[in-house]
Amino acid sequence: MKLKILLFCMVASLTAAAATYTFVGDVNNDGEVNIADVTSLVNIVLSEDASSNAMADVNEDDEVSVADITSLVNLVLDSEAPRKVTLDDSDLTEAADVVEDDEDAPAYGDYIENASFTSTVTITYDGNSAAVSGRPTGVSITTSGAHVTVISAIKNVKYVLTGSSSDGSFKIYSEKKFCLTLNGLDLTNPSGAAINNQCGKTLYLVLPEGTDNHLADGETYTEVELEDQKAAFFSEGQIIFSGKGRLNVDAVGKSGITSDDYIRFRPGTHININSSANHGVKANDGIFIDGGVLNIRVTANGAKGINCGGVMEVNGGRTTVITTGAPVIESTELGNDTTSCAALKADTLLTITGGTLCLKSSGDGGKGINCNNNIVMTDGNVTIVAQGVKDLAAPKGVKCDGTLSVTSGAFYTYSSKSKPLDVAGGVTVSDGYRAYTETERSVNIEF
Ligand SMILES: [Ca+2]
Ligand SMILES: [Ca+2]
Ligand SMILES: [Ca+2]
Repeated sequence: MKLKILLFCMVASLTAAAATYTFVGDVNNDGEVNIADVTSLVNIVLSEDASSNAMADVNEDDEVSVADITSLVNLVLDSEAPRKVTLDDSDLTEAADVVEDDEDAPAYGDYIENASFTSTVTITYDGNSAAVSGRPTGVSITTSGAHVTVISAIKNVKYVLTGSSSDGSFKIYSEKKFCLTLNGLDLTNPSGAAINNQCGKTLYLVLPEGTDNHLADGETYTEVELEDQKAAFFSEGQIIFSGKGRLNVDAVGKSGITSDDYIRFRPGTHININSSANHGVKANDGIFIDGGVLNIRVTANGAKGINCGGVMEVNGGRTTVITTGAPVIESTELGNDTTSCAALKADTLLTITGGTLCLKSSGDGGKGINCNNNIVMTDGNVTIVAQGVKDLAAPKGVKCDGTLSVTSGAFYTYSSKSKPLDVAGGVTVSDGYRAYTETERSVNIEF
């Protein structure tokens, strides 16, 4: 295969960007950001009618004011405007999920269709209490108010959680894999994780179509010695999300969703995570986004939207991540150690084979992607915006210690104050691209 090797000199070309994208500051919606937009914005601010134009909030502080005019003037004067990245809660039409039916395939066990559940335990939360129905032999269930603890030694159990409590939780110790169905659950634990799975086997988390579910933690966790409890939804074992229902997670004490194993998101799922204390989604051994809608907003300093300690794959769906935090600086004996935010942090290989991935970091030094290994993109649509200032750290679009290869799809990366692409091992783009633009601020590749 002939490869084009990108040289990191500044090569500006006049290839037009695809018209399907909107740019920050394009108030008059003509595909360009220039003085005409300033005029439009001044008129909007003067008329005090901002409701008609979603683009008027240039600085994205949720109000339209003179400050937006200042931001827009700066954008027009001193830099190229980035593409606009916003969380997108709309439904996504996607191809039906293909169930792995080869028993020898590594992912076979991730498909709930290949498992069976012969006992059902239903837990109905209601304020300060929780009612339990179905108590199979081998499963012990205790409640303290609406805090429920399950100890199970048996196979093939499905737990269905429903109802609501603002002072409740579900904690499970299980020797076997199990199914956890959230059937319209609204559960907040003010002193820890709302769901705390201490089982190292597979957790099939099912969101039935038509259900809305909400999980939240509290600012301070009551810790248990020798037990991890790292998120509003924490699991020692792998979590496999399926079902077409919705899950909203609000984390104010720790991360949103964490597994000490891996996490798989299957097509059809719809998950929104807000985290103000730590990461959005974190897994030690891998994250696989096969499909579904995933929106992550992280406001904590130094935190990551998606933080993956193992192999990271994006195979489908629509994932949008926004981080807004500043760097965290710790002084060590060797000097200051700076930890910046990143929309996506991958400790090993990052593979993108499909789907839409939109990543934005707006805080000082915030990265779009921070990858310690290689990035391999074979398809999909990637938009990366690092929009922060460069005071304490450099806000790079992509910071990659390995190589980046793009063989198909569409890839755009932007940095307002630093490098859009900082790839230590070099960038290769296959022949056959139909657009390639590189400026001081952005790199855009389209096949
Ligand atoms: Ca315009
Ligand atoms: Ca504003
Ligand atoms: Ca652990």
